[in-house]
Amino acid sequence: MTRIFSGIKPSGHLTLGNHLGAVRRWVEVDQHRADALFCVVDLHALTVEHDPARVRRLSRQAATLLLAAGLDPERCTLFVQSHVDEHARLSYLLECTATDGEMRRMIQYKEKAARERERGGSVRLSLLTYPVLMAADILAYETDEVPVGEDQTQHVELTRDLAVRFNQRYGHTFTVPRATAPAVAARVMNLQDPTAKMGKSDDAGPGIVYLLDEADVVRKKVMRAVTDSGQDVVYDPQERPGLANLLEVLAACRGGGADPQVLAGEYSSYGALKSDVADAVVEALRPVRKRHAELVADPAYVDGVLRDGAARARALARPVVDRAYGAVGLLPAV
Ligand code: AQP
Repeated sequence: MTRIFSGIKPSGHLTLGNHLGAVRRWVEVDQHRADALFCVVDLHALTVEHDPARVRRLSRQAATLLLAAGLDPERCTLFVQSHVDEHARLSYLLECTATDGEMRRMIQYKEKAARERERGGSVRLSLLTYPVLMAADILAYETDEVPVGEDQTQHVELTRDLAVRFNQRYGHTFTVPRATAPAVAARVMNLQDPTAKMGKSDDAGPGIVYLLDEADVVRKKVMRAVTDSGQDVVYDPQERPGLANLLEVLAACRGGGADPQVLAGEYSSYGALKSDVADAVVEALRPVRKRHAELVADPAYVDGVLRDGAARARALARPVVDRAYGAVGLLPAV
């Protein structure tokens, strides 16, 4: 059976972008068609300035929201990265496989390091080595497929390179994974700046819809979304990115292959479109918010899911990582 690994970083509250771009597919497709592992990658949240209590809270919230969105522990494995030591163990071996040049070429590193420096902060070494830890996340589970957004494809390419290099040098150890992109990739843009991704680690603001936003907050954010000065509703991502984003969100919320181009033809004013987008988003998030509230009231259930998930993940990863330790020449513990 195909093995899938996907992660979500507790660097902020989950957004509509996470939901439409990733989580919904995990729930509706991936957990049914494959042996899927979903991981709250908390170690990755430490690569930039962070508040320990907030990371802890967000990790719990992310796991709870993934369950609320419909991940079913009977069908998939949900766990927290730091609960499984094999990620960090394997990461070191892969640091011994990668080169510093490879790391410095990563586009995301360049962008994030520049951002940290602009803020007057220093750049943590872990920001540079982040893609190696991500490679360890993936390779520890003999993963076949990694569903990712386009911003992560370079990191999956690096993972493949490291797996191939390791296998050539030390004998076959790792499955070489491939990145997969959803057929209709929903890339949700910031409602106030439609040229930027709606990212959860961005400063909170009216351009980001969070999964736990109240209905009236969602409505306000959507109604205030930046569009442009045109009058007609057309789908043109290049010239009218704000409008295109709203049409894409509407299509993604409606599901069933709804086409933003066709939807554009149904509207003659921005106001009517925004109102329908707001309703569609509120409806899409309603069941998630409701289930989240139920799960928060049942912390023992969430604990149990994470405990069982980590136990299964450990059982899968340990033999792979032990094999890698042996392959590079480390003396087995007695
Ligand atoms: N706006 C988005 N539209 C579509 N998909 C998105 N994803 C994130 N934002 C959007 C997808 O959600 C999955 C988990 O994302 P992540 O935790 O790796 O990254 P993030 O939510 O993008 O977090 P940050 O901290 O805001 O991002 P960076 O690290 O870029 O600063 C992924 O499958 C992602 O594609």
